[in-house]
Amino acid sequence: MSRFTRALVCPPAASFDAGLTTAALGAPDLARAREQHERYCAALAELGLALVHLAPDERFPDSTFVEDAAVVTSELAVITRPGAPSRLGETEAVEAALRELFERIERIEPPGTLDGGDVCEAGEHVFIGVSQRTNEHGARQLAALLEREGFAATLVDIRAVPGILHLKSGLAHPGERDLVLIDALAEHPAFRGWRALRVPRGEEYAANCVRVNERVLVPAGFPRVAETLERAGHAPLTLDMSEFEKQDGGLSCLSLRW
Ligand code: CIR
Repeated sequence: MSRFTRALVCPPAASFDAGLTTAALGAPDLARAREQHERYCAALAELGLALVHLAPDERFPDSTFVEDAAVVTSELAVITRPGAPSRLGETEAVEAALRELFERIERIEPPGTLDGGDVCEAGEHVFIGVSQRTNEHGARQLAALLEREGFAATLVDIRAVPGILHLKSGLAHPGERDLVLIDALAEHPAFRGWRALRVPRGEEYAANCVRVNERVLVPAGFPRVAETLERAGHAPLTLDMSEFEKQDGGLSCLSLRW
């Protein structure tokens, strides 16, 4: 599997608690969120990634979830058009930073919308969710761009799947032919031919885990997911994500990695 050498991150802004959420877990604690973010960044750095930090921007409470504003491969950055109107402006700072780091930049154009949280790269394959945030136009535009890069793209409609905001709220690629899948996605024909590591009921939040070089980062507090990964031959590294979970944020969405 390819190794990541870089990541883009953005610490939570002072307005973090004003972000979008459907979770009924209470208000996030900003100081704790910042500590958790620092620990997350330290884990990426320990795994060999050089980090680029964006400055927190109070105008955009959800801007710490940088993964939604772009999709990156080793060669290309695609600037998205986030599906939530309050998040559209987040792409400006992400694009400015990525322009310094990528020679090739593309973008999702109207009427397309796309959140990076709907895009799951699995080796040469990429799964693109059509969701409440990503529409078919956006998904098809991204599929065409990535197909030109040599990826095979499959669209997965998750609009009727309850309880997940993005495709990657219920799907992850920890490596090889393995996919971490919540029950509601496990039988989907798009995932035939892959080894499904099923997420035990009650631990769905941890379906959003992310492989970074030799480890798989997993939210703390979901021991059966960590155990499942370990048994399948992966090396989980747990990170406290409680304050981001309160804002519907998964672990993967705190960084863009390439
Ligand atoms: C939102 O609703 O857009 C943010 N509060 C959370 C976005 C999380 N993004 C992700 O998991 N990719």
